[in-house]
Amino acid sequence: MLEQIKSPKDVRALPAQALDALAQAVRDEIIEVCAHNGGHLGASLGTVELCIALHRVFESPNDALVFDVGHQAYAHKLFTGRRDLFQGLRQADGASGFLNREESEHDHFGAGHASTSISAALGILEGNRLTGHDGRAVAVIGDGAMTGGLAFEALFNAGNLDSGLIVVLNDNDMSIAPNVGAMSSWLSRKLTIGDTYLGVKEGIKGVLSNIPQGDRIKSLLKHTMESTKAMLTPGILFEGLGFAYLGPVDGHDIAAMEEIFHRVRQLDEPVLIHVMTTKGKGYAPAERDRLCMHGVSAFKRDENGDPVNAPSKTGLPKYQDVFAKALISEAERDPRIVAITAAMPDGTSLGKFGQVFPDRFYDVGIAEGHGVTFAAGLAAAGARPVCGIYSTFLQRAIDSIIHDVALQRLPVTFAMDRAGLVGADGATHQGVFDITYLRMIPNMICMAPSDENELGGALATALSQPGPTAFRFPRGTGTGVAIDSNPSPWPLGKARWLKASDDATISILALGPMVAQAEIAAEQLAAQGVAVNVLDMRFIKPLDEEAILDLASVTDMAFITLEEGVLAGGFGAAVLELLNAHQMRSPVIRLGLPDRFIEHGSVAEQYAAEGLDAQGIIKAARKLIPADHKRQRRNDEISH
Ligand SMILES: Cc1ncc(C[n+]2csc(CCOP(=O)(O)OP(=O)(O)O)c2C)c(N)n1
Repeated sequence: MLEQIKSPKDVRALPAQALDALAQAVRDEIIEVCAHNGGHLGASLGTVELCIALHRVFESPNDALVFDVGHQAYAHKLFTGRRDLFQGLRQADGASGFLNREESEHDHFGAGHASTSISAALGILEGNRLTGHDGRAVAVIGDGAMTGGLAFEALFNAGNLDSGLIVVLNDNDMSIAPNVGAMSSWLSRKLTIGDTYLGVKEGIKGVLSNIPQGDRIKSLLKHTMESTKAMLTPGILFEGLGFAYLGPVDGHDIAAMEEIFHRVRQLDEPVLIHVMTTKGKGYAPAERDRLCMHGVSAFKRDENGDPVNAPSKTGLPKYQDVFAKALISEAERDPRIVAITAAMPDGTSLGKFGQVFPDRFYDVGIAEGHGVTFAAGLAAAGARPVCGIYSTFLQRAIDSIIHDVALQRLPVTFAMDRAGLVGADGATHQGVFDITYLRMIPNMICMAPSDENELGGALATALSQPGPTAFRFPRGTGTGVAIDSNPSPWPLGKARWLKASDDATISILALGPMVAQAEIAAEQLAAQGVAVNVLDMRFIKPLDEEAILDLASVTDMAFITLEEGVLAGGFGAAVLELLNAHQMRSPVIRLGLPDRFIEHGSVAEQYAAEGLDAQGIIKAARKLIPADHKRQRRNDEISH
């Protein structure tokens, strides 16, 4: 059936009785592709009927459908001419796991980070008004993404502009993990209070029908009951912000949604439609385990849906688990330590900390900026907060880090998970900017542990400092080294020498997991008769200036800097700045990421493409070998 669907027009042309079969075909395709490639299974299974109804009423691309995060929009991809691309979902040259303006004219707005859809849709609507374009704009936002403050800033603005913005609140009672916060409790009132309301109404009707003048009192009460209802449903919140509220509507009932969408399409005021969906709908393992099946790696398509390559089978620990365990040990020794996550208790493993220390654990929702300023407040009151936030999502909180933490020298620690290249999630999720955005901030100490044992050392160092600290660690598993259960703080701003040779004319200054690549390269270079020094720098800031300047004073010494982050303003740039400040002219080759976004693919492919693997390092080293240089020059002269 999907073969007939080349564009949203084809979805609109289908008779109503064909829509269940379409929904089934879409689900089959999503499950099949996710079982093979991994992906955001649960969220996208939950929105199949919603996407059908939206595309049947709104005319994309004239009307803009803006999906928040974009991880729930696989059906939208299938309806917009991307079925072939979808087979390679999240793989190099396949479809992005999120929406992407470069992928389709139907993706009016790209995303990956949460809570942007209402702002973007409002902007598109206003832009349309200014340019005389008649397209409508619909923001589709989950109850999790609605916990982000940005969503509320946009609601305030939309209500104020009195625009015809349409917001569809896709409420599946889940974020990645169970949703948290007052907003979530507020939305869940609809069922319990709706039931109470109906019960009270029926009871009063029964009593009044037995008394004289009951009808008159009944009509008076009707009015009162309607206002009471408004106060008791979630609608009052949105109505207070200037939105007409419709719902809750069954998000798997295409006809009901189509009817409402047709009605609101005619309106000229802000409307919020509250749609109820089931995350993972239609695949039993995904409905059963909404948490694990939110985002999956390749799995077996059977009644259990077990992963094909479970990390537990490799025996190597995940970095996130090592971090949570180390933090629990530190917290057992220091009662001031508290942990903060922004809606990622499982992704960061900090939920485990919460099980041991429920009173010292905070899940603030998708609210990184708030989480950081909240941590600053905790620190101002004497606590030692540790914010476990993915590198990419901490971007949301830069001003909070500068203004609320660093400027006030507060001892908040940022444990940045998923730092470096993340692979299949692609450009929106690469953790490649944190070195640059933290290195520029005064008072900040910034570290990069090179393996899972070093991670404990970085945490101990961070917690021993009187001011702000940060350390970055990658996605995935460690190397299997023994882990010290009681690590000591590192000497501040000192690198760790891993290979030193009197004959070396090249020093590799490596950071984080790049250290392992440097060691492999150093061994291969040694086999080719080229001696190099290898330093695990540990600190981006303060830099081990003494070690670098000493090396730079050795005749003919050249450097290779290695970082899994953007070169612009990065660690290598810090080395160049240091050498420049001391008028040292050592040759430096900086290996890191170029000035462009890195799209989805496997991490190994991304490493190789950017020259960040051992082969890339060897190639760089060869350029720095004086003998090779001379030979190259001679060859050039002969060929001239
Ligand atoms: C700024 C930011 N923080 C964290 C995340 C990680 N994240 C991705 S989806 C998600 C939950 C979204 O929940 P909801 O909006 O309810 O959508 P659902 O998956 O339930 O459909 C989170 C926390 C993110 N994408 N962006």
